[in-house]
Amino acid sequence: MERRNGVILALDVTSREEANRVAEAVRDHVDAIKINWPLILGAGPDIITEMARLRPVICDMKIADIPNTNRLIVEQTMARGAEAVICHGFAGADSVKACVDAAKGQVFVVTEMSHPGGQEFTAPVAEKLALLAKEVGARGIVAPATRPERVAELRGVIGDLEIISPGVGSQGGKASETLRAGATYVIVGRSIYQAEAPREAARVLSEEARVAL
Ligand code: BMP
Repeated sequence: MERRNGVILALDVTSREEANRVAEAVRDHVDAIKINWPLILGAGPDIITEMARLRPVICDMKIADIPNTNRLIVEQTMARGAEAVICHGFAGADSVKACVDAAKGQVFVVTEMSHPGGQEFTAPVAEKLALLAKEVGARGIVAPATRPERVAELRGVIGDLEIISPGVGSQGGKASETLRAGATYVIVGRSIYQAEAPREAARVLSEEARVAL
């Protein structure tokens, strides 16, 4: 995937029709589509293949199981056309490594989560999780746009790995600040797919992102 807009669409709608409506409308202004459980469960796993025809797909299953199960999940996901997957790091290095091997490196590891509860358990170990991502050869990490100072600190840990950053818009984060703090892409869901005019919302965000990059 090529960084032209700096924005990844979090497509958390729950039907195939709605997913196609939003994705078709905004595809020119986003670099990738992130798919999470709501859409996979609502539309079925073939939605991965369908969306991958429009933009590169990152599958956000937040995988966190034993290595063998992780491998099976990642194989099924990649076979449907995903470009990358997102896993949790707290299951340990062997579990993350299993994802990295099965996805040929195309893995983002969650570090500090963007919601208030992310400060309870994930924040204190975020640096460790980021280091783990680097050590096992992941493509990058997920870090919170709601706390750009943390994005900057985690950037210091991972060097030139990619940072994809959720929490812009509905959760209070700002795209330009997050990118200036060191994120590679911002991830945006509700502020785009719930907007009256999703295409225009995505265009404005990508404009803001491109200025900041
Ligand atoms: P929204 O822009 O509507 O808040 O969506 C954010 C997306 O990023 C959701 O798909 C959510 O699951 C995901 N996400 C997050 O918000 N915070 C994290 O720490 C990690 C995530 O994957």
